[in-house]
Amino acid sequence: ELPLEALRKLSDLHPKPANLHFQYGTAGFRTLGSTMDSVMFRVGVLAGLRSKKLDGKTIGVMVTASHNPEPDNGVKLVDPRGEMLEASWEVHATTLANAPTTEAFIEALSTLVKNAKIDLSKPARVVYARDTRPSGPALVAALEDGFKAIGVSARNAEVTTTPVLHYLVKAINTKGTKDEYGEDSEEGYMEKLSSAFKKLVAGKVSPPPLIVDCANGVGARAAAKLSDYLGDSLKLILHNTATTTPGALNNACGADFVKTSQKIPPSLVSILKPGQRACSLDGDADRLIYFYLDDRGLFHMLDGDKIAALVAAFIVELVKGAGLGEEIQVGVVQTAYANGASTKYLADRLPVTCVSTGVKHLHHAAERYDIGVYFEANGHGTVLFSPETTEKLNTHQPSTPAQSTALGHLVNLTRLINQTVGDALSDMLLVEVVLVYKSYSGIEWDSLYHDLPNRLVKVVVPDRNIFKTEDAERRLISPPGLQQKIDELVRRYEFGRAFVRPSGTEDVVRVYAEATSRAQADDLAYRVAGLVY
Ligand code: 16G
Ligand code: ZN
Repeated sequence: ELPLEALRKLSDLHPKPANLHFQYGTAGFRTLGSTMDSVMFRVGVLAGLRSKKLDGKTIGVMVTASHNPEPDNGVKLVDPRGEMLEASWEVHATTLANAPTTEAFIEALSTLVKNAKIDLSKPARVVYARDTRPSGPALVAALEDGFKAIGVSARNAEVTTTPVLHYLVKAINTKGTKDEYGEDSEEGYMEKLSSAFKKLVAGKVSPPPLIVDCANGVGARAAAKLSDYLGDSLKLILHNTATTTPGALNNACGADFVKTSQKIPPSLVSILKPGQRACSLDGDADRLIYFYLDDRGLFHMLDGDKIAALVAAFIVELVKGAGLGEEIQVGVVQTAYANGASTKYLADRLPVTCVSTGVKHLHHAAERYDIGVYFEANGHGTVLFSPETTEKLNTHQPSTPAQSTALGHLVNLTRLINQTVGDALSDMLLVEVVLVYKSYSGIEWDSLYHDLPNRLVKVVVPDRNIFKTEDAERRLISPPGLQQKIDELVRRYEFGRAFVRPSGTEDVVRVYAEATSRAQADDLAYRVAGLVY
């Protein structure tokens, strides 16, 4: 039976604003923080039900709006293996969030309990955390009321990054099993990553210090802790660490700023020396973009595609080096936003698949390879080792000392990489390992391939829902006739490519175009936008 009395009493404290509609999208619920009180309460209840449904396994709840402006906030659920919430439950989340009254909410809960066959006598366990946004504490209090209403035993992981929360979920649920992921604490995470990193770079020449733009967000705290664990193995110089300065979060800094504006954060202009490498985290430290200035002071960006190229090629080499080239297939997963030059570079070396935008699509496609490397151009990504591959790496008998070394590196990579979700800090260490092994500076890494000039524009339309796509969002099937017009335009540009898709996080349509020159890419993007409008 649902605890009706507690639910009613607490739900009445968190009424749904009458005029708003909430949607659990690609990034969970995300909107203006000041409007999210009822959503948080209801997500607290839903997380409890999700845990009960999964026999009391621990569910994660992360309160963050990532790279969005500071007044925004958001919340998303993490399933027991540290992955995004199962898609069918996204619908339940939306239904519950939009019930107009307490009674309607309780009715929707009863329906869910019945339809999903949830045994309410099971225990409910949740671990939750938030980023540094000022709206966070009040929203977490609403979430906690939700836990209380349904009887969740909840663990507060306080202020930490999204990837740490995902790590915690997996660590808690694998504790005491043969698949134990690591100690279930932030320290356990730091220890796991830093010790794998130290093993990988042992005996190598330490690289020059790395400048880290922390987006004035929660990544600043995590990076500072990680830096202590790393000691002399990698020196981090942290910038944009003002987590309590109002308005500073993601403002003219961070991975999203760098990727979208294709510029160095102004705060680093006087700091970054030519040739020195730097990277930007986003507001919850699950995206990573590198960059450097060349001798002429020109800005060069190394985005998620460049990271994928660097990392995938390195892993393929190690797999071959370990004598497992025939047995372990390495593949890459990208989205339509991947630069055409990166796709070409990768496809010449290994299998590449293209999927729709959104981490869940990439993650699931990557699981189909023995080792699946997935990165979005925006810097979100990771590497997944299938359970069989991990087992093979741990038990394979190398026949030469060189094979044994390569095998050891692969095993350490399985520990260095946060396999639950894209993780800026883990990915940063991964990139640093490859740069050390290859003796690459940013310049050599950048020259693996040359990005085709590209342009991304947003178009505000009356109704973005009329835009429907196919072929991993590369083609429109609706509105009728539009795709043919885009095709005709694209044909006029050398190496031209363009696509249109509705955003999953904003009320806009996005247009992407690339071509051989900056002017051509811009021209194509604006002409396609003209067709959409
Ligand atoms: C979110 C997604 C990201 C995706 C972006 C697309 C996560 C952790 N992040 O930021 O994967 O690229 O949304 O936004 O899920 P769009 O649909 O508005 O283009
Ligand atoms: Zn993020």
